[in-house]
Amino acid sequence: MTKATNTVTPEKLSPDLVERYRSQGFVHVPRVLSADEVREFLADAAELLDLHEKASWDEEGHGNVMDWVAAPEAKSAVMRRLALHPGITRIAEKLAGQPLRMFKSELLRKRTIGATRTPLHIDNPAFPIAGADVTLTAWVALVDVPTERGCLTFIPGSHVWPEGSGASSAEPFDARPELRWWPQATIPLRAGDCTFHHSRTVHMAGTNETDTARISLATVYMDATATYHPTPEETYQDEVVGIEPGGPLDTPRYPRVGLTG
Ligand SMILES: O=C(O)CCC(=O)C(=O)O
Repeated sequence: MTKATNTVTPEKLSPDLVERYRSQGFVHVPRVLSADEVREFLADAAELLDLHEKASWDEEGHGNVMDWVAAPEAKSAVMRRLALHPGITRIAEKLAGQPLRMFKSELLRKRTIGATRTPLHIDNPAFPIAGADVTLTAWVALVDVPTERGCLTFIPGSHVWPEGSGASSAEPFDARPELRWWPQATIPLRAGDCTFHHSRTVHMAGTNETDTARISLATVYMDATATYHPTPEETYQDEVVGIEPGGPLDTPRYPRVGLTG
């Protein structure tokens, strides 16, 4: 049995790590979950992936990128505990430097041998949220994710988009050709580790060349005072219900996080 004291808590985060997140646009935090938590969350995740309808991302000519159960926190109390996990969300608040709400969560599965890479992209254009200075994703590995299982790769520092370049859903190398020559950081994760990335950080993931599915929970947190800002590019606005443009995203669907634990 793994003791809770082995996990990395918000109190143990070094100022260096927070600084690194702000300058690089991502950070790897090992052991945000104990081994017991990983076991419990993985068992529940596997059941949800079996039982529920899944959305699927296919890339023409390349095959399946991944499939996912949307809003798992609304389907399972166990997944809700993970999406709102006090340790993870308080780390997210430390990185963001302010109070946050959950915007959405997705239970991701990159299938076994043959699942193709996740193309290079940024997340921000898909979010109908005014202002993107704060929005970030916690990507929690529920199985070991070595490079050959399709771990995430980030372009450090790419979250700072030059004035006027307009962070958009265009292919990042088309929008900013210089990024082709920037170093990339590929981050293998052990089960229970987490990466946090800013919504404007350019990132991708590799193929899954193993016979074990890559299972993870990706949860997006936003400024606690964020408002609804629909634009034609945004793909998640259909999911925003009962909030007028300009209104606060403060209904129970977008709970405050980091408050306990
Ligand atoms: O899991 C992946 O392959 C990609 C995830 C991603 O792009 C994200 O969580 O922003």
